Amino acid sequence: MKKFQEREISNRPTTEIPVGDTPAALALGDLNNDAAPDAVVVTAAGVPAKGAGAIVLPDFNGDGNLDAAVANTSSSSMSLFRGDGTGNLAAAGSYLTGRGPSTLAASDLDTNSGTANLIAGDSGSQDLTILLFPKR
Ligand SMILES: [Ca+2]
Ligand SMILES: [Ca+2]
Ligand SMILES: [Ca+2]
Repeated sequence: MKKFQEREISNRPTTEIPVGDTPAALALGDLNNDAAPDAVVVTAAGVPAKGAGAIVLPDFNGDGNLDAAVANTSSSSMSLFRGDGTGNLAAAGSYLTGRGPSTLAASDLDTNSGTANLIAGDSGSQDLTILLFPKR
């Protein structure tokens, strides 16, 4: 039974999309508000996300448009990108984290704010960095 399922999946058509050297992180979200999911890929050598280890697509400013946050493992920071609701992401600053953030999560931890908070897992310093954003 298991072999049949594996063969069935492998025979389905696939689509390959070039994304550049060394894709390091991938996230899905509806960036242009057309109700269809979009994919965002960060490459390990990309600028300004050098050494990127993770990406999440929260709405960190509460305007209803998804934004992006990237963990910059090699520079111990995370970079934020503000989404405009049409699929564009504009740089919106960087924040220091602990050493070597390699994972990211987003959730509204202070639930009365209505905006996503970011949590970075810092593999080098073995701690978490939590960013809280005021609603703008
Ligand atoms: Ca979309
Ligand atoms: Ca937003
Ligand atoms: Ca919040």
